[in-house]
Amino acid sequence: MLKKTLIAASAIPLTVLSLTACGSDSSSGDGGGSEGGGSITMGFAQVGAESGWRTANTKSIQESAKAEDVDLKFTDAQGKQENQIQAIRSYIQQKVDVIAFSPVVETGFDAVLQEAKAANIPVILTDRAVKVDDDSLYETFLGSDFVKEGEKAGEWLVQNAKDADRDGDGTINVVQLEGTTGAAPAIDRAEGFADTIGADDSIKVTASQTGDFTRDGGKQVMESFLQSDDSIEVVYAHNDDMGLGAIEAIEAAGLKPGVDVKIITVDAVKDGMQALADGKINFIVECNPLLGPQLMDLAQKVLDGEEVPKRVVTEETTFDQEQAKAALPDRQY
Ligand code: GZL
Ligand code: ZN
Repeated sequence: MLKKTLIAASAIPLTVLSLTACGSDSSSGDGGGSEGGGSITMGFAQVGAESGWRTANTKSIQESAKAEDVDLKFTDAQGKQENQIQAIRSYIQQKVDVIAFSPVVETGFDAVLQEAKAANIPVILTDRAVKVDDDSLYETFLGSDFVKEGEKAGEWLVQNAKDADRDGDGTINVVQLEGTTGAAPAIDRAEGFADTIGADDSIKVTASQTGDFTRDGGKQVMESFLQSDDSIEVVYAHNDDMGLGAIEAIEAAGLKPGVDVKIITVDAVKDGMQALADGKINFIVECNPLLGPQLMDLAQKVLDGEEVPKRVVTEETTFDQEQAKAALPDRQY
């Protein structure tokens, strides 16, 4: 159970006296903590419900809050930044103990984070990063290294370029399905991939467009790519859901996904791993959505006035088709 902490306004500005509310008999400080015992209240502003990854991420946060008896106020922004900003403002008005969110896009959150700071409410970033001038506006960022994820995808392609060159013309024709425009995972996965395939000038990204991390978006963009180019050899999709949409378009065009067109995706959610095991996807870079337990632990530490690292990178791996078959039975998401 996560407990409220009385962070007394200490006379010594450099140290913070933090007492756990449970069993403490100190008078209420006028610092950032809250009165009395009981669990903490967390306001969480989620991106939306755009993908299997997001569903698993939401489940992890809600289940962890329950397990730690955190009073969780949860909103789904349907992918709109203005909704996320509105949700954060409402948490400030409700005087929650801590705010956490996954910024739908990297920029445009400075003002609302300034308001949270002025209200003495700590903010924890999960999953996606923000670009702010003043990084004291958030306590810590818990999430994957998306550039590394893009690099892992590129490394697989460099290692398998020959096999991907279906028409044997010595050039690997790649199309890219980008995530949500402006989102950290979309920007960074593209950067990491481009940096790595740059080592092999036979690999060319001939088209790149956002499918907004959704299955339908991936399908529609892949249909348009296939209409204008019949020599596509590789699809690099920034998440499984867009890769699964691309599979539908590739099959509708009479081609075999995973064979005629190699597919590389990111996430490793169950549906993606099943397609990988079935040979319709060739390689998946894992992006771990199960951030709930670490988020609750970080929130407790922040409210206890403990030092927390500015950046907490999640552990994750990669899967080929054989590894997917072995991993599927135990997959949590
Ligand atoms: C990555 C996360 C991305 C996933 C997508 O951490 O922000 O958003 O890769 C999800 O599936 O929609
Ligand atoms: Zn070729």
